[in-house]
Amino acid sequence: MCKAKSCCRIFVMTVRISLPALLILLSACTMSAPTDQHSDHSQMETHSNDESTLIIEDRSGPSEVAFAVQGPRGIFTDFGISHTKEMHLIIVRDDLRHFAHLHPTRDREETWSVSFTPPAPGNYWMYADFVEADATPHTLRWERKYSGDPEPHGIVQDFSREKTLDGITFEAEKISTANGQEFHYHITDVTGSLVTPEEYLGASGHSVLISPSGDFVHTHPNHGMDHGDTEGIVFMTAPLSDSFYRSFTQFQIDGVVRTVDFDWER
Ligand SMILES: [Cu+2]
Repeated sequence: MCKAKSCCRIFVMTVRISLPALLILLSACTMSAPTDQHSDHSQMETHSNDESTLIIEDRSGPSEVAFAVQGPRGIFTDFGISHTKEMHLIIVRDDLRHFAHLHPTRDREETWSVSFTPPAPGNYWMYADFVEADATPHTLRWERKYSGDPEPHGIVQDFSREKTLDGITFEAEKISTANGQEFHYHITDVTGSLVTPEEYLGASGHSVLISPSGDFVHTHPNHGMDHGDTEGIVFMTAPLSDSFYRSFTQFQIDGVVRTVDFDWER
């Protein structure tokens, strides 16, 4: 069991690589995990997919998420631009009920920060999603616990294939191919006319798939703004490793970013 409080506090890793190890640690640590939402400047080793070692140093306060990226030779600063931003921060509660996609800004101390108050208490996964200047991608995950009663909790699967937000209807379907999965979206307005999303962060849509174990896949439409054909807007992924995912897909329509979620079995 975990004796050191900091053991459970920060998990930083490249998600696809060492998830089993993380889960073992997590299950060992959950019961004695601290429930305060303030983190020390603690840090933990991570294992990266490209031989480099980057870790998150959590500098968060009560109403913001703040962090620095530490490299082997000190604070890492060599960020590149990915989808118009140097840093994307995806936050999801570990039962996949709450999702946010934020863009922290960096100060002179190289602290990335963005205000964030969780919509409900619970355990949240934070994914810092960025590229190096040479385009090497990283997804570093850590967790934050927000104390209080998490109220309804747990994953409730919903396999409906049509959802309506503010009069806009999103239909989604998955097609398995030899190379992986395709997710096709059709968007229509109240009159039934096709809606073409505006460009948002350099793409016509952004889709993040997250599994109950925290596996993370970020994908974008494969053919730009093309929405007029029968295929709809298509997001492709390599074969998914877990048996269940919830996708959180974002489109900008009429100047407003809409997030629609769908559940999928592999
Ligand atoms: Cu994206």
